[in-house]
Amino acid sequence: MSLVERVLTGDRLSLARLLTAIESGDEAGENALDELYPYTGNAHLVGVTGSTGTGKSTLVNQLTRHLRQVGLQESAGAEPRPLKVGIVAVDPTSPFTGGAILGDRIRMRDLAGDPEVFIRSMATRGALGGLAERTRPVVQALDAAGFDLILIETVGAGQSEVEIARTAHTTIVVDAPGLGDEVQAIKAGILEIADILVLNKADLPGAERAFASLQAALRLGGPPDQEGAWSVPLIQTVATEGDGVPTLAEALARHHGYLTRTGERERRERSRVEAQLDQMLRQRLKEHFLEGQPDGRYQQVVERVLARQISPQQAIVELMEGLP
Ligand SMILES: Nc1nc2c(ncn2[C@@H]2O[C@H](COP(=O)(O)OP(=O)(O)OP(=O)(O)O)[C@@H](O)[C@H]2O)c(=O)[nH]1
Ligand SMILES: [Mg+2]
Repeated sequence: MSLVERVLTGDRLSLARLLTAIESGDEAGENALDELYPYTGNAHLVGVTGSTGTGKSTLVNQLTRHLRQVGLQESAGAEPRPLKVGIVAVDPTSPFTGGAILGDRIRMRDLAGDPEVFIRSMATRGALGGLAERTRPVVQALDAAGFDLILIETVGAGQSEVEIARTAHTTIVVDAPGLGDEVQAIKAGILEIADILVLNKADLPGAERAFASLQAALRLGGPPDQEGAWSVPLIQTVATEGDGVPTLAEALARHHGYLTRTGERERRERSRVEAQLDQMLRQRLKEHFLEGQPDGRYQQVVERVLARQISPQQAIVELMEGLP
């Protein structure tokens, strides 16, 4: 059996090997991805994002336990079904790595022993290429390997969160009291990418005030403009205790239903594929173009624009001259 075939049968060791090949960017990994691509598209991709230390990993752990033990009710009247869960932790500090406190490690251990849970940590700090470009193939491999739901945890503010939201079907934004975060979140436009908003650490002082300001901020966004449109729920959790996790799982199931019912999932998939192809095509065309140019010509043109000898428009006309 080939590596790809073994991945498709759910062999964990082969999956781990494949992910290493993919992350190192070698050709075997790329070829495997091409072969796996027809088997992707089934997983529900869920981004979990927010400022550092808000409790994302703890919440991801608890949510995963819930999805394993209770499952998700995927449509009205259906029995909840335990899901196979993949976790991709991007730039993790804890508890996916050594930084974990003891309690977190113990919690992680029972997840780690579960054959239907797969956890992959990715370091991206200092890595080349955008976050979405580097995360996407890893998520695709997990998708092809048959994980029903893939949680993608990212730290950071602004651009990387927006990128992840673009790759995910559902984006959970996690906030916590006491960071002045509710104000920051509003400023950074993070609320706009949230499909589900979580105020974690609801046990801490200041939780009520944070809840009120998040609620006010959501209301500022106004009610959904059409009937049947998604209205972002605000959920309080205490991830360390698992409080609020069933409510979060329920919101996730509802959003999944909403995406499917309204055709929004297809729309998101389509715009994602278009954006990806667009970006790859630009990159390729530019590389191809530059290969056809005499050495240093492009740089010379840049210099002349900098020296105000020609305008950017004139530069393009000049570079394009002689092309079919
Ligand atoms: N009081 C309280 N502490 C919590 C809660 N959830 C998480 N914590 C603690 O907050 C700390 C950070 O939790 P993590 O889950 O590592 O947070 P994170 O957002 O994943 O952190 P980064 O990945 O570093 O951004 C840990 O010490 C957790 O035990 C909560 O609901 N209440
Ligand atoms: Mg974390």
